[in-house]
Amino acid sequence: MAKLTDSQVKEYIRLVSDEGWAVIPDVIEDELIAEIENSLADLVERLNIKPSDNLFEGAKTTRAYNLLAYGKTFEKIPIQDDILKVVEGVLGNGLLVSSLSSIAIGPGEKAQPIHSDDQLIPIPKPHPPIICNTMWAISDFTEENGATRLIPKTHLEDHSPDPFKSYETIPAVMDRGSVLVWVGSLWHGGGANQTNETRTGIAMNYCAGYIRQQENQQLGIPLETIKGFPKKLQQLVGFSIYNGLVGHIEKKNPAKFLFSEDVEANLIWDYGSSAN
Ligand SMILES: O=C(O)CCC(=O)C(=O)O
Repeated sequence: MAKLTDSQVKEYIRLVSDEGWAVIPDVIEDELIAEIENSLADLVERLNIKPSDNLFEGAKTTRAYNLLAYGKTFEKIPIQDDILKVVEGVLGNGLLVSSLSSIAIGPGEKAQPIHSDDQLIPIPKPHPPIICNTMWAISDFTEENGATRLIPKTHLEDHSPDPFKSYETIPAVMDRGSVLVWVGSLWHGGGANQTNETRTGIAMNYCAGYIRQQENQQLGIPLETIKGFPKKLQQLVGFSIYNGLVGHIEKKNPAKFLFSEDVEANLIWDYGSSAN
């Protein structure tokens, strides 16, 4: 159920454009947060997921990837109405799910290097938003337990941060059920966890419809699972066409291959034919 008014949605889009980020407080229902928390705990146990040990993911942080392959609860996340409206306002129509994962920062974890999420994409900066990422607070995010750290307005810089340097940052403090939204060029990183509790977030990441998704959604999620998704989610994982052209298969919408039936496509080849 949508909680934000149209003018609130507009204001969050403006904040993300101008400041690079915004926290939307208390936007996800308690029931859904509890459901995600339980599903995640089951998954981490079932797959026996342990922390990695590297500079970017840390040594005490547990991450579960490709969540859309792992059950109905996670399917609710990419299509949450309020968040999707804000992200669509930033990225435009035809956006895609780039990745869906969990990030649980355990006690004693060090701060993650400051980076921007489009740092590896070699186009000059600043540029229009091509990535818009969100962090759902499944636990409270505090300065002490590792709330995401960020540097406002850095999405307007003409370069990316140096991951080996330290920077003055602010913590995106938020309560469980809130969502942090930021544009892919914003300089940020997970915080250090100096408490005895785990800071748990869901990293729900989106990209513009014309760039490559970070996690390969069409191969990573079984087709049978995708067939059971709501239509909007099928489009968001890539069974759709951007601007009538990008993503086609032999001039057909990929959704046609999923359902072997006609789907509305509005492909560029449909325009200007003398038969019309
Ligand atoms: O966990 C966080 O707060 C941020 C993580 C992050 O920025 C990343 O892994 O790219």
